[in-house]
Amino acid sequence: MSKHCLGCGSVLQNENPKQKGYVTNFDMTYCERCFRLKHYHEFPTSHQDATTSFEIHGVVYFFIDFFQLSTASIQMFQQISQEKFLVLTKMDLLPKSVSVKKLCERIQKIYDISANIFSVSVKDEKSLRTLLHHMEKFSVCTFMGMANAGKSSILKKLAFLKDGITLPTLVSEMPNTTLDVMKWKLSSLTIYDTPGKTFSSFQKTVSNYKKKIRPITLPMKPGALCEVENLLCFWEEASQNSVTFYGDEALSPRRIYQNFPTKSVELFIPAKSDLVILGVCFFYFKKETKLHLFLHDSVTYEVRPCLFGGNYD
Ligand SMILES: Nc1nc2c(ncn2[C@@H]2O[C@H](COP(=O)(O)OP(=O)(O)O)[C@@H](O)[C@H]2O)c(=O)[nH]1
Ligand SMILES: [Mg+2]
Repeated sequence: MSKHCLGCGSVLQNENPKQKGYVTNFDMTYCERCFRLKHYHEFPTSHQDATTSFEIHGVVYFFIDFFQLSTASIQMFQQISQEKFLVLTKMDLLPKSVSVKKLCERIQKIYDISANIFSVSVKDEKSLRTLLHHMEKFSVCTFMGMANAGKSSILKKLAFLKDGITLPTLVSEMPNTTLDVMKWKLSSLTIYDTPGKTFSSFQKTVSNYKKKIRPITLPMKPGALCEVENLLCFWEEASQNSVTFYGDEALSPRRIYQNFPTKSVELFIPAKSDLVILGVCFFYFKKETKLHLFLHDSVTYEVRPCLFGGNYD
């Protein structure tokens, strides 16, 4: 029977160092990539593809953090035919002014979701106990969702809360730490942890949110571009509205004065809407705005009713 890496779930092999699961010796419990990640916090230089199709066991808990919320990620959730629940993660990062209850109601409305939504944070034991209590009604479940949403971190916490054990599975800020399905047996509960899906824009900027999100409001000026390096820039047709940025501090947008890029798309943003850069950040527009948007390669966006600007009115 093949042996799997305890960090990422790949089948161990000793033939190709560039392929996932490589070990020099089959006594190893972690493949070379996971061993380096675990002990030296060393990120692999070459990308390894995660398994994308796998069997679903029992009910599904689908994990998304609020920067990954988009029509695209919700569609992935909606397409699951098994009984399913949505889990919103990293709630500790929400700005203080945002009410979690209202946010969940808002998400249900914007994305037309009828399934139960759980909101959790690895830092909030109460939220994890609520989730665990719900899971205990089923004997088997599969954790699915977006890469980096915190599936493996939450699984580790749940195993500790339930059985007092520390699972060896790895978590990291790198997307696709988990490369294959991993089966974990806790008392009276079997959980399948799976590799997550990613947006291409997310892979360009692996940001590791540790602190609460602090909204940054940027007044626009005539002739100025609002730029997030490596991702996008935009400018307003009338240049009088301000925009509010929600995202990692490291990505903070800048106002710059330079020639407008020629290859831009024209966008009409209705009042109280978000311009979402999938998987990375979003901009809140209070007033309706005509915008010119320039995106770097493989960055994708969508416009939606605002998630938490505007006090939900
Ligand atoms: N702030 C915060 N970070 C989290 C939380 N859960 C996970 N993370 C971080 O998110 C990153 C991805 O976690 P991981 O469990 O590997 O995600 P997975 O790809 O869904 O399995 C890691 O850097 C974790 O430390 C959370 O509740 N709050
Ligand atoms: Mg994982």
